[in-house]
Amino acid sequence: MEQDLMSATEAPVVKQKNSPGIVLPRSTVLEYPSALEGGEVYPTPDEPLAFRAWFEREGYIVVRHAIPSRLCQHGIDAFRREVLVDKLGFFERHASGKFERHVYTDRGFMKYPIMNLQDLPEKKYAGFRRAGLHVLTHASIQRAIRVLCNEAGRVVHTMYFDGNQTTWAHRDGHYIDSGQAGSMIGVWVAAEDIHPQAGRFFVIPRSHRMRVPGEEGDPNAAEYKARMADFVRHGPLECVSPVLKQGDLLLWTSKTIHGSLLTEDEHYSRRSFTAHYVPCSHPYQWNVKQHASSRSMHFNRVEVILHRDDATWLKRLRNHVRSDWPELYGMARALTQRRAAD
Ligand SMILES: O=C(O)CCC(=O)C(=O)O
Repeated sequence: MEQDLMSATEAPVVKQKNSPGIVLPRSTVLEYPSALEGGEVYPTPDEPLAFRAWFEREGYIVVRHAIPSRLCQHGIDAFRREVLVDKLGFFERHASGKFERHVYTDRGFMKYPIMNLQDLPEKKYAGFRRAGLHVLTHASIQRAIRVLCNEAGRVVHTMYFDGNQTTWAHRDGHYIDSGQAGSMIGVWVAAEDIHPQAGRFFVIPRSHRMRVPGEEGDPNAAEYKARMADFVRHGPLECVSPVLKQGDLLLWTSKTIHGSLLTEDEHYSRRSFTAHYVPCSHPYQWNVKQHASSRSMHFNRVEVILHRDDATWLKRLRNHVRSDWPELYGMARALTQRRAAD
């Protein structure tokens, strides 16, 4: 299926009665690469050579029905029960890299995804943290990673999406990667059936082998985002946005450009768990931060890196206040920010 578009404008616009002005990353967004004329035929991890060859050639792959639906549902239910309703709590955000309270969409979804479920306060969000890590370390994911890396992987980063932040086009490797650049693998698990108008995940197949002019700059800068968007919009490659159902899994390399489409209908959430895996024998590295955390835990026999900064008693106190006294933390932070602005 292709999205229906008006063509002549600089940035393509979806023809949609209820959502005028929706800008797509490219005039044509496909459900699967056009090379697959007969429709979708992704090799499965049961055919390891074909699975790996596809992934290495295209830079991504989809595994249908990888995670049991009940596990995904369990994660969503726990999120709604423990996290979504917590209006005072501070959560680390993907877009800003800072701890912030929820921003809700008009339909009451959490707009900005939360990062690193493994670092969430263990007691306060126990059900969600466990359910999320169960999904992200599920045996199907471990198997797919083993087939692709020839060894087990460890989790260096995780996220949970409820609504759509409209993720800018990027390569993960500009932010975090294996010590052997390009060897980190992203995994995206559809926690529910993702509606085509919910702002689906998109990927640019074969982009892991191409340079984008000027991409070397700061990946958090507006210029980087503009260049990446321009490459997606006008570059030589297709934009693919597979329709994912609850429990489907999409994997991509850390050099593959990806992001999310704009939401066309705000009624729909796009709940998903994501993680980034690095082969166990590789070091991992931040490319936007000074220090990589060396602390980790094991979950489901998978090593999961912990990023919560507990290094000094002052930081431990700050973390404790943020988690258990969020109102006080919020006031203290507002005061500090006001002082800094004076
Ligand atoms: O789903 C999205 O909006 C983007 C996810 C993503 O960029 C990632 O997990 O690396």
